[in-house]
Amino acid sequence: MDKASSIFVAGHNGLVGSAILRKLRAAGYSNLITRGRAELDLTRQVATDAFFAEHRPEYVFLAAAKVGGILANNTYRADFIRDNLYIQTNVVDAAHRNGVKKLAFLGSSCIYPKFAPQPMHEDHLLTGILEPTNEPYAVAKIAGIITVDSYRRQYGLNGISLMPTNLYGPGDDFNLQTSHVLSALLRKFHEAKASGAPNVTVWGTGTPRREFLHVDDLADAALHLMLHYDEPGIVNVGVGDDLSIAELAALIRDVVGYEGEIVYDTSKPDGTPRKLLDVSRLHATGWKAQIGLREGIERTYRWFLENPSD
Ligand code: GFB
Repeated sequence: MDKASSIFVAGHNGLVGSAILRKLRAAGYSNLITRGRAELDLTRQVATDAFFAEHRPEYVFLAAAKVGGILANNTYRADFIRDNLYIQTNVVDAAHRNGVKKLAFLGSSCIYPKFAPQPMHEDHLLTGILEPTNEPYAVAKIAGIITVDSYRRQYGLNGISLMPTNLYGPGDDFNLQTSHVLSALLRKFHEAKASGAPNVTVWGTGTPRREFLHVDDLADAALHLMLHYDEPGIVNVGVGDDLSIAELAALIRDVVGYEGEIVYDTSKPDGTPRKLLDVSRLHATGWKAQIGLREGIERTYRWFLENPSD
């Protein structure tokens, strides 16, 4: 891939796609192709194929997906499996039939079994039952991995599959019904501070452990792997370190400067008890995350303050 290569960033309005676009621009790639959902609906096979036939991108970052936090995943189960299966199947097939040189598929650490040994190594894929709250999404992403590998084996498509841990950063979803935990808590603590509320409600027990990667680090890793990684199977993209939701809540409370209490709503699900990635395969490629969690949260909080959503 060189600076003049044509590169399609699928999903460029989302958290991941927008970060990849920023990264590519900053690195001097000038021939970037994007389409909003209103212009190109990637769940439609005919439209997707026509787009690829017309524009013939050389490289594809497949960051288009239906995503959300634990509640959205558990509520819109049919939408999560359907949209993700459609999007990834259409894009991978169109990439193959229209001569794409390399495609990077973005998945998620929720593809691993609910009780996978920690940290979770790439070899733990398909070794146990999945976490029920996100099973439809996880099954779709696992199908995406197998799709990419199958096109590689049968047709020689140069596709790689990256499995990021929980992501956060500028461009995140701050809607409390659909967001992931980090952006939700930033918003909750911010609003509680502004209104003088005596406490903030955190879902679940506070004991699940999660690993968080700033999306600018993920974008940096995605470019690095596009340039330097060519293996079948999957590669984890994380920091190799985690903390409990209670510890995360305390950290966000501190960053926001809120002085009230934290209460736990245990009627809400905890989800997977722990999701820590083994990042030895990633580190062996010569890449390591750079943005520390506190610094990343501070940067995200500043972005949230400058970009009020609703
Ligand atoms: O980030 P999150 O929604 O997704 O929740 P998962 C992580 C943990 O934070 C869960 C707790 O134990 C939640 O119960 N939590 C506490 C909260 N307060 C809140 C809150 O206000 N909002 C949210 N959203 N959570 C998702 C999967 O799982 O992770 C997806 O559903 C995807 O498939 C994504 O893989 C990365 O980490 O549990």
